[in-house]
Amino acid sequence: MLLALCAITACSTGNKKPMETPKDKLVHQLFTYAQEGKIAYGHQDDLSYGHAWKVEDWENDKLERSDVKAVTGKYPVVLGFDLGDIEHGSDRNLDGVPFGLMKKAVKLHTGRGGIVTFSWHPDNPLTGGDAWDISSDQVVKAVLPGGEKHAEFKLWLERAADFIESLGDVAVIFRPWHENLGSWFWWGGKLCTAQEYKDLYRLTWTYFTKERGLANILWCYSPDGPIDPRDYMSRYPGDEFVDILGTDIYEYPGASSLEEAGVRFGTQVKEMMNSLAALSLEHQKLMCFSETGLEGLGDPAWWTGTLLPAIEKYPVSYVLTWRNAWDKPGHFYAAWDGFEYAEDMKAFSEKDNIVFLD
Ligand code: BMA
Repeated sequence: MLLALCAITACSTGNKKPMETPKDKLVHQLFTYAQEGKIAYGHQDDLSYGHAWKVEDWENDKLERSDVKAVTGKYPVVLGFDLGDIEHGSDRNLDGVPFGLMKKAVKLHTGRGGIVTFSWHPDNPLTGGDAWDISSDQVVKAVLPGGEKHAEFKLWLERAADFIESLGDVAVIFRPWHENLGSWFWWGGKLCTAQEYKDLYRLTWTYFTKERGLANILWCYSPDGPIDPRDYMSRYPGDEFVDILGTDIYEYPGASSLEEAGVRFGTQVKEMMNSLAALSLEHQKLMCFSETGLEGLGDPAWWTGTLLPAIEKYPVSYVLTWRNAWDKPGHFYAAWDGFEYAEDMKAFSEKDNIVFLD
């Protein structure tokens, strides 16, 4: 695994040039975590807001506050942001985070050795609804070349690419069209054919990479689980378009006990990580756990008892838990100052194989 992955970091390719580009360096950083048996921790929107607080005046704010830091004393290595609403030229995203704040946070966070990843929940370009509007199965077809929304969609891509370009000489992880096997987004499994999905991903990649020359992006493919791991590659756009194999899997207790839900989640995650480890070797890609969490963290030992054992045996470069919404008290996936089970996240952050930023 490790030797094989060297190929993508240029360390065993015979390429004598030092790693120069920001993208090379980011690949190397992620690869090193996996090689050393370590997993970097990430949190969505960590510097923008947290449980019951948000940055109000981002231009004058130092962006030092973080729920994760308040609990663990350290920042997450990976900082996630969402580009939703950038397609309309809006100055803030779908969750109210100013794009100006993101830009400032990217500089600050990468400057101290952190990593930034972007997801994107763009509105439905055909119906005018949001990303979750699945009323039509013609949307992907409509944005592809020849489709009635293609020209408008190109403008949406242009706006997203403009933003990433404006970040300057910094490499970021981009994972558009995520959770594509489930059917809750307009690009989901039942909403387009496999070919249409692949074409959508490739169109996005080609526009950013070839038309715009944006070379500092690590492209992450992140289908949702749980799925039969054999389905993972059914909509894979191809090795040329992907750098990281990711997956989004959450724990949903539903009507079952937390113990049962934790065991089920652990089994699903291990199964998927096992299969991603094999695929990453076969396709020479990095792997990550692109989104996860237990909403509300009702399990007192979720971090050390459920999450950690599910991932620690695999070369997962990072794991990202979802956002702590400032305005929805139960919608949080990381502990916060004063949260009754915060101690377990702190214990997780102190494990030798888990990396946070000091
Ligand atoms: C979802 C929820 C929503 C949010 C969206 C995009 O999982 O957290 O509240 O708007 O992600 O960040």
